[in-house]
Amino acid sequence: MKISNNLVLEVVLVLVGVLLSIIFLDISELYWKSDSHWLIQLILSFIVSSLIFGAIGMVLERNSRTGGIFLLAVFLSITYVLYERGFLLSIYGIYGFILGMLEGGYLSFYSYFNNRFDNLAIYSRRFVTYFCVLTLLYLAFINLEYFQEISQFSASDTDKLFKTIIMVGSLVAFSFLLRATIRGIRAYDVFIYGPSGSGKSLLLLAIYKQFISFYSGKRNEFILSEGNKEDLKIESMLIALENGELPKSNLRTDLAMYKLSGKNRLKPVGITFVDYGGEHTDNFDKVRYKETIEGLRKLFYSDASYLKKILENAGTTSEVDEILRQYVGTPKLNKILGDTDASEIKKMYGNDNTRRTEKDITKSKKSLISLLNKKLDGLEKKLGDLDGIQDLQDYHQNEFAEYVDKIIFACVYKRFESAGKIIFLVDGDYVVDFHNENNNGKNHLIKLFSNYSDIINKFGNEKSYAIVVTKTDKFENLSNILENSTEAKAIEHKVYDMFCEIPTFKEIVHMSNRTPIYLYTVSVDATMEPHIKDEDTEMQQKSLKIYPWRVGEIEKFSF
Ligand SMILES: Nc1nc2c(ncn2[C@@H]2O[C@H](COP(=O)(O)OP(=O)(O)O)[C@@H](O)[C@H]2O)c(=O)[nH]1
Ligand SMILES: [Mg+2]
Repeated sequence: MKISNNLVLEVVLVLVGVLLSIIFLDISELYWKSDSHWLIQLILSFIVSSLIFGAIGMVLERNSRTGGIFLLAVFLSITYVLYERGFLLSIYGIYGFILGMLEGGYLSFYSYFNNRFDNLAIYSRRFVTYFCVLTLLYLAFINLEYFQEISQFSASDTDKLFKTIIMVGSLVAFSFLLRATIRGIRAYDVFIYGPSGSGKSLLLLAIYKQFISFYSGKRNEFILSEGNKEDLKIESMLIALENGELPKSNLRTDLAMYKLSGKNRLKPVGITFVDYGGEHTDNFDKVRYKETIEGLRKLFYSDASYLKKILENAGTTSEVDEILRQYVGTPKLNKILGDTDASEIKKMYGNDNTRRTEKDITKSKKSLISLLNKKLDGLEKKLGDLDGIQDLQDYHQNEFAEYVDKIIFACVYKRFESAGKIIFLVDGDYVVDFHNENNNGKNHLIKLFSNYSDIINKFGNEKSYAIVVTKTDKFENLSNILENSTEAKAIEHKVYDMFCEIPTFKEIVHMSNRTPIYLYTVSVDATMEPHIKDEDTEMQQKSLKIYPWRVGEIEKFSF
């Protein structure tokens, strides 16, 4: 279910916006003449058609749909009036419209095939502002001309002035409403986050099966573990399950990251799980992240950090020269820079007899520092994908194991930053304990939701979020409830009402005014009785299998 109390509000906003745009059009109709300045005709028709064709793309994504419909309603009516008045039918108007069509159409196409609706939203918001500002300037220009010419206000002039004010007011107001409604998210990257024991491993297997069957999926995994390495691989977990064993829980020092990627029709989709046995870091602070990255740089690229430091601290040119002589062209520097291209400095320092001026030296210093910076900045990129992390581990085994906490923090932070959709898991066991006398479950939930609302706050509202309660079978008997039935939805509402008793959850509910947030209850219990009994019942009950229940909702949310 979508958590949000603003559906009515949204509809009202859109209706008010469309009404305002009609008022605007009604008054402004006179101004859109076919003999307006050609530049204005060209630019305005470009913007209008670009917005219309961009809006078509927005309608295709459910999180952007309201904004798309709103844009279409407003700008199709504007187009109609411009067309009626001949403004669009001039040669420049037509050129502008065709160009805008190509541009908006391309943006829609690109956003759809890359699942990047955030870009589309940013462009559309910008174009709405351009439209508003340009139209205001144009109207101001025409009106100033008019009002300058008259020496005394007659009754009809007062009326005209009044109308102009209403026209400007409604233009600004509906542009503002449009900007507030246009939303888009980067939808291709989904991140599943949940504390240890919340059901990630089994959920991973359930989603993996779907990925293989329906999304031409493939997997990519990174596993760091002393003794568990083999067991944590997806294939091993699948085999274990076939043999009637549950996936092993991660040990405190185990880290497993899984990325499933595939295609939903033509759109690329991907989902990442981070499974970690230790304590979950709960403070995703930007400052802390920067410090962590700084620390990790010193650790992984200690030579590069060192060289940068001594170069920056070298006072005189001869000192710099000395350092450069020691490094450039030596295997030492090659090792530090790796595959970065350093040919330019090598040229200068490759031959010892080359005479170098002060300028040369300063220039070489600058370019070496920028190469080092590039190398050091590369760490963040590496932490952003599994192959990069694997690389780091291969080259720096010891450091990696020692600083695994910091690395996980940085990876998870990066995931939060780059993912377009974030799924928070809530352990169904807390719901079971909710009404316990010692308030155990409730206290856990207060803390968990405080953590989650913090994350939503920090990583912004250009994403969508889902709160997924796992292990639903533990607090509801699901054996007779089909996953898409009204009873199933009723369970979700019940859990929602229960969570509303928790202040920190209420905070999340309030955020859903600006950000799409969903709540789902799922189960993948491997031992749950199958719904439909057939002759093989005995066989089925003997072997553990995954019986996903409402896991499809996670897919619908994600892809
Ligand atoms: N009853 C029930 N148990 C579950 C379900 N999902 C996970 N579990 C159990 O919860 C425990 C932790 O699950 P796991 O997937 O290892 O959690 P992780 O630590 O987040 O990877 C295991 O004992 C699972 O059998 C579920 O849907 N129903
Ligand atoms: Mg696990």
